[in-house]
Amino acid sequence: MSRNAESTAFRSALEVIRAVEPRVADAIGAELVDQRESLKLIASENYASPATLLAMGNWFSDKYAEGTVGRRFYAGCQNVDTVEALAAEHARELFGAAHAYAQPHSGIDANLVAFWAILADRVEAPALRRAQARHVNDLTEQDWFALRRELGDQRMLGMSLDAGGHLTHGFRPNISGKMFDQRSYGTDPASGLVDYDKVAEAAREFRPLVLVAGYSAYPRKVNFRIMREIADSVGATFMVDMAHFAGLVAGKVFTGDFDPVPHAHIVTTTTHKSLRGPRGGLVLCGPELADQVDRGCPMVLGGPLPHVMAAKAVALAEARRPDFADYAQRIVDNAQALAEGLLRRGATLVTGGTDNHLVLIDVTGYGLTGRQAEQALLDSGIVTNRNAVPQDPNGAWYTSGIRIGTPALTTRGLGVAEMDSTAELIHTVLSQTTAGANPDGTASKAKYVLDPALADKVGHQATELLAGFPLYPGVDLG
Ligand code: DSN
Repeated sequence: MSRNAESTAFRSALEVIRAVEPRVADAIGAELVDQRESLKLIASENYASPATLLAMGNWFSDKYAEGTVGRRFYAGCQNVDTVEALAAEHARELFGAAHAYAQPHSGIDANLVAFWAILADRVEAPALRRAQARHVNDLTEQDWFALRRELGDQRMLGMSLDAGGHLTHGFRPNISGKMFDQRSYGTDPASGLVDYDKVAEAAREFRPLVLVAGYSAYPRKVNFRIMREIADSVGATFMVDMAHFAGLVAGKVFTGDFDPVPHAHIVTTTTHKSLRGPRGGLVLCGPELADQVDRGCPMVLGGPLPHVMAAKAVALAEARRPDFADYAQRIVDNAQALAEGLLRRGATLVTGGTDNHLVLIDVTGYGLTGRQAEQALLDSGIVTNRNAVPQDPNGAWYTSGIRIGTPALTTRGLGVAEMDSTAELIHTVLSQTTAGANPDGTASKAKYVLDPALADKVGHQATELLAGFPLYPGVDLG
């Protein structure tokens, strides 16, 4: 692809937008500058290709297409059928799945599709059948009560939030916590690792309908063969949410027992994290759940986003190329180099390291909360997010951890040498930041003290580090 073509495409798009609302064009341009200049270590973010981005900016956005390929509630969906079928075909081929559903708008939506499919498959309940005929947003409190009564408090066992699990795996602030009676499995307090014997024990006691594996802040691999055996031993449906590590599965870094697709009854993912596609979701399953999964829209999803499905098809085609496997391996190499660099400088890491794309620093060793550390790093041009650590004493808001991930910097081309420099920058900021005090002299969990000159210096070093790895090198906005 010629660099000229990419520059021309984005420049022309901005010119067209600028003619209507120049502030939007300016914000889009400013976002590119910000992303180019900051050291992006948010484990769930990446940089999609120009082809993926451009596939989203067009008239597919204008089309309603409720239903599925070849069975729509609207006329004129032949081109939407083409891109949805392509996205599903690429997903099936890439992951070796029997069935793929490309419509979910996000990871939460993908999980909701999976939960309803499992309930519909496993539970006989008239209120559920009635609810399936309507959109979830239209259900009243009474509908929910009837459903809860009929479903008989169906149970879900998932990883606890502070061990790295996800909100959508049955926790209260998410609808999954209302649909299911939830119990969590944590990690071993000494090693920080999943203790499969404990998971099996919890499953035997709790007898869940659904056993969920998957995480957003656990820096290790999960053995899905063992988890499936646990699910089978109690008759549970085994679901894996691979949103964070889908790129590592696609790139065949996670294979055998660590590839969820051959082991789980149903797998969900987002498409924009390590998979490097557009923002969106995907569900994979075997033939037995396919029909229920395909009812995702209008059962729980609003109208599909054909422009995003077009972009999913492009990104999934990219992930099927041989160079994606190399990218996936470099994500893990970089995360391990970052972990080693931090450990060598004295940082404490949850589980002592990583074997995936993310590292979780316990910043209490620096005398900071996650919130203080996150802000101090941001002042220094390093973008991360605070995250709870197991048994976090500072709760989910302030937290005691900083989660960092390598998918984005790896896309930019940074390698293990640059990860060591990155570890040095992070350690410099965290070791030079001190906790601040409230006006009454008590310790603050949010305030911090960091010499602005140091933050500035680190910011410049970060920019210098990035200078050799231009982001979207083919895009010159002039
Ligand atoms: N919000 C995503 C993350 O940052 O991990 C997960 O949904």
